[in-house]
Amino acid sequence: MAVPEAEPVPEPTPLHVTITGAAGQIGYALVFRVASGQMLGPHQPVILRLLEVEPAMGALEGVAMELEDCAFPLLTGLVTTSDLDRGFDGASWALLVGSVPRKAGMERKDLLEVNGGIFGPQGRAIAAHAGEDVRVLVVGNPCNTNCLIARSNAPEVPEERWFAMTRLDQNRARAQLAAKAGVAVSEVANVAIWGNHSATQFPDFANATIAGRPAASVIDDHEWLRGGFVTAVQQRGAAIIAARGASSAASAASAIVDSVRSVIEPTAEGDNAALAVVSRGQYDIPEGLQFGFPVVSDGSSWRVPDGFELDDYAREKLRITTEELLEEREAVQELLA
Ligand code: NAX
Repeated sequence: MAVPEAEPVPEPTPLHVTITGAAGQIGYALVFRVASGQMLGPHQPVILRLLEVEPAMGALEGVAMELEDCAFPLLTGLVTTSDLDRGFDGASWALLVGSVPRKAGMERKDLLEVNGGIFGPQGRAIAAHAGEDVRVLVVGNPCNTNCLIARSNAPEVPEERWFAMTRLDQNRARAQLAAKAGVAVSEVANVAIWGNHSATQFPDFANATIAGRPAASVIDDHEWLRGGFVTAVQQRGAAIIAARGASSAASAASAIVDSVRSVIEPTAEGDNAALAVVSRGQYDIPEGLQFGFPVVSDGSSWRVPDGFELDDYAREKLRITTEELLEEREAVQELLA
């Protein structure tokens, strides 16, 4: 009997991924992971579009040469450019990493304004040139407000497609809880990161679980939970700078990969993905802020779940971080379209 011929499996169409600031330290830890398939999966070809400012184009060429030398089978195209329109052309994911770091003597307001000059034009270029399916993850700090600026300059792109990164904070919080409880990090779930990716963020242990039980019933040192734990997560970035002499890069790149996967893959039962998304007024957060929430994805759309319990202590923490984000929004008012 003749064996029926197998249907040919269609090759997936390559997806364009734009990475800004690709010659920077996070970029250097990120591009290889995306090109190897760790972000969009082992069967998804990618075309990388690496966007940098003109003075960094030499260094970016070096990164591009190394990417070529890896001979990644999934990397089917590579574009290096300092031109926004070309950089975002056809992008399904735009990872906005490049930004101007805070320099000595710079007020937060100055920082917001400098970055507004970057993220407004990038938002407009995304709206004009990116793919129909584009989703954007803003990493460059201050990431919540940079995301708000870009989003408001791209009203054609639905608000649900914009994310700012709080995943590194969630990963840090999980690691801290696991170490304190003496369990594997995989046992820790449902830690929420509320608010701004800054020292006012609130890493929420009260709704977290360890091996399926409330974290606060496994860790009986409640003074640490409310004190040392929260500060350790809030100050972890500064601790890494003090130890390494440079800010976190590989862990940030890893959190970018996790963030994207947490949007395109279903969230595990009993867990949440930390992402700063547009507020629709959930948990009394003012509408329109780009706010760190617990998010649950079904792989194609996401929502902020109900049912997170917030006691007076947590409410106060949320009030502080909300206030900071409102102040940031006020400071960049003229940059919002
Ligand atoms: P680097 O200074 O090493 O790299 C930044 C790169 O961005 C540079 O190569 C620079 O030329 C480029 N750049 C600047 N303006 C640009 C523009 N308009 N278009 C394209 N590229 C541009 O910084 P790195 O350590 O890589 O950090 C990048 C950003 O991530 C910083 O803003 C940093 O504060 C932020 N972070 C955010 C985190 C988060 O969790 N949301 C954690 C890690 C990190 O601190």
